[in-house]
Amino acid sequence: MVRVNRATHVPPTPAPQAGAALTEADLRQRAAEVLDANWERDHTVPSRALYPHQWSWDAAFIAVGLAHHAPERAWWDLRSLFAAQWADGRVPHIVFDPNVSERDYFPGPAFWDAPPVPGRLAGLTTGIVQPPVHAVAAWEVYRRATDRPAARAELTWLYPRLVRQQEYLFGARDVGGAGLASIVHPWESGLDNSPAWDRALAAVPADLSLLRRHRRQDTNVADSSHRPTDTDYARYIALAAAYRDSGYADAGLAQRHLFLVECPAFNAILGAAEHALADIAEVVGADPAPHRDRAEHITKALLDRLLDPATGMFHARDVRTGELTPARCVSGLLPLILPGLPEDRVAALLAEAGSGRFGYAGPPVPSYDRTAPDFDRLRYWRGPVWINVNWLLWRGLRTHGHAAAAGTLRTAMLDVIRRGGCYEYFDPIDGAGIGAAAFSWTAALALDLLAAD
Ligand code: 2M8
Repeated sequence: MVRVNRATHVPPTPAPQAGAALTEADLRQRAAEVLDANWERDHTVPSRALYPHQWSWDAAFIAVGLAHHAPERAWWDLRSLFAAQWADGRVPHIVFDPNVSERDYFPGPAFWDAPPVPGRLAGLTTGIVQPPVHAVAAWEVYRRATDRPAARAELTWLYPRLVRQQEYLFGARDVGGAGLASIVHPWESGLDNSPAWDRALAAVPADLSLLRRHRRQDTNVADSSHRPTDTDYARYIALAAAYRDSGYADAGLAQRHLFLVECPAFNAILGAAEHALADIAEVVGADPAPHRDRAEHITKALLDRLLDPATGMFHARDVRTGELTPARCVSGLLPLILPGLPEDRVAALLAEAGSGRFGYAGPPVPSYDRTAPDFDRLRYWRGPVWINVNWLLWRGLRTHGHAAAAGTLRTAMLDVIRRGGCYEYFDPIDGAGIGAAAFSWTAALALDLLAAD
């Protein structure tokens, strides 16, 4: 069992003062301390105060950083998440810690009332998913491993589970029938209150009385002007309850569920996972070819279904109405991570990423078009800069050989973290840190960026 020895734990490196920036060495130390402090028995929490359980895509980003600091914990994080995988292949978006009180996070296990996962305590997960970044993360951890046989054993355990995760998403979740996965809740995107969902979400009644029956916990811990509005939250609760009350069944979603969206970021990650699985297959003695084929199909489906030639970027599709959202969001740039994207498409995304709408030479790429009338520099995924999506973009730029742009984006990310600390997200105008102050994926990805050439 890996434990953080709290008795001998060094006092944390102070967050930088206004105007001063941490040196790279201090940031490396600070980031490692954040990951140590957020380690809990067999997983890392995103943040002690706001998110006291294990989150799915957080675990993947965290593993990428732990590979540089405590590789055994990187595997542990992935293993404990996949130990909670459902029989149908879905990997839950939260694995609840039974030692945390129901009062400390809403919606907790009692609300989700999920069926028991074999071999685990009943009801300790949610029933929705998050973007499948885990194969990419597992490959990164393996690539960096010094103990190759041990890392190969970890990959061998993970591989069939990663495959089942993919099969669930492009099987049961292909509600649109065109080879892309649909999300059934904004939380599944990880980009919770992105303007990309506004139109589709308008079809969900906002029953504010739900907020009297269920008390939000996030606004007790975080500034409510930074968090999703009560109207959005009421819709989130209604959607989660509807899916729960159907027994988390996916058959018939098209006929009954009020929110079904094909997200470009989610599906680009689904495609990138197939590329990573092809690499993993070669190590564990499986056939890489079906993974490469599937990656190609997903790339083609993204181009056919979610590309708007008028904007040059990708947009979320409301599967119920067939409409593409007009909102330009960072999720629409993320198909850049797909190696099979044609060069003219890459060039268009690069132009958009560098335009006044996004831009990455000052603070990194914001979550939403800076010029949009409803751009909000503070409210969660409606403007602020998030390091995880910028890290994915950085990888995309490198994949397509845009080394100079990738270098500029890396510097921009490290600058805001060195000046602000390992915050959850950052102000897209002045780069100030916002949200949780000791946030795991920012710390983890800072370690990865620092290690890059
Ligand atoms: C945020 O989402 C959770 C719900 O899943 C919340 O707001 O309570 C998002 O930023 C999501 O992407 C992230 O995985 C999670 C934990 O960091 O927090």
